[in-house]
Amino acid sequence: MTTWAVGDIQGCLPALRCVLEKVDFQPGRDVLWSVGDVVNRGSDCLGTLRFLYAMRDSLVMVLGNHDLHLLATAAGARALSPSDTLRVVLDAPDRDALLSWVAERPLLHREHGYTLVHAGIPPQWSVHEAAARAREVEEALRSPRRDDFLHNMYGNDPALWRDDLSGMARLRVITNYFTRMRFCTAEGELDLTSKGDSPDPRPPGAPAVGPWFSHPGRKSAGERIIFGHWAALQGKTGDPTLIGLDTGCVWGGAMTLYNLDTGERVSCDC
Ligand SMILES: [Mn+2]
Repeated sequence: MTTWAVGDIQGCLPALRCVLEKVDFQPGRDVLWSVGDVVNRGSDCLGTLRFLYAMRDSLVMVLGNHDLHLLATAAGARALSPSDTLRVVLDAPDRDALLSWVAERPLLHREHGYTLVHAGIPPQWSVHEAAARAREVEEALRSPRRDDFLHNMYGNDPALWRDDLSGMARLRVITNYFTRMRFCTAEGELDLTSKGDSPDPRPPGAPAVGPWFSHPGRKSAGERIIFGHWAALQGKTGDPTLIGLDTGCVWGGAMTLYNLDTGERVSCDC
């Protein structure tokens, strides 16, 4: 039995099949962890969802921003954008089974000495604190409040966590940390506009931003964290405990698998 983690799939089913065949992945014997963003932008989102759903007993998947976007469009909370490739999922006869399953996926999973998240863990949270915050959003997604959450999920405010936040402001900033974060300040204030490998210029006097994992004093330091979301990193963090797996498959890069036991990486070109 081997546990493998895979980077952002984004509807690229042939590349997913390629890496799983390379390692002779067998559902029932092996387990696959997904960093989320399993759909959108790529060409076979419905096929990918059906493939993952069929092997769901051998799959651990956390939610990414594109997975939440799929749920939001299905709930009528958001319109499809021209670059979305989700229409085929919304029109599928089995959409309700697939979407209900997606909505019950976690935002954070801890097992085997690893923590799995889509984007990252902000510097001011320990892994233990992050797990508790993730549970709050998961409860909203699994409750009758789901549509209300999806209708109010979008937005960049608040940019900084405070313990006394409540309601949607609290759930929104938690969601943004786990599913959209790349750059933030040492205190954890989000910069959600920078998307490359270095941050956009900051206003004079504003605190400096850096990759979420780069700040000295990060409370999750030393924990092994598996994440995706950030194709510009090409899987390179400079720290063996920070395992970045988004190698930009949907942008013509590669699909990457990571062996949790040995640290081996296996990839297929996309
Ligand atoms: Mn993402």
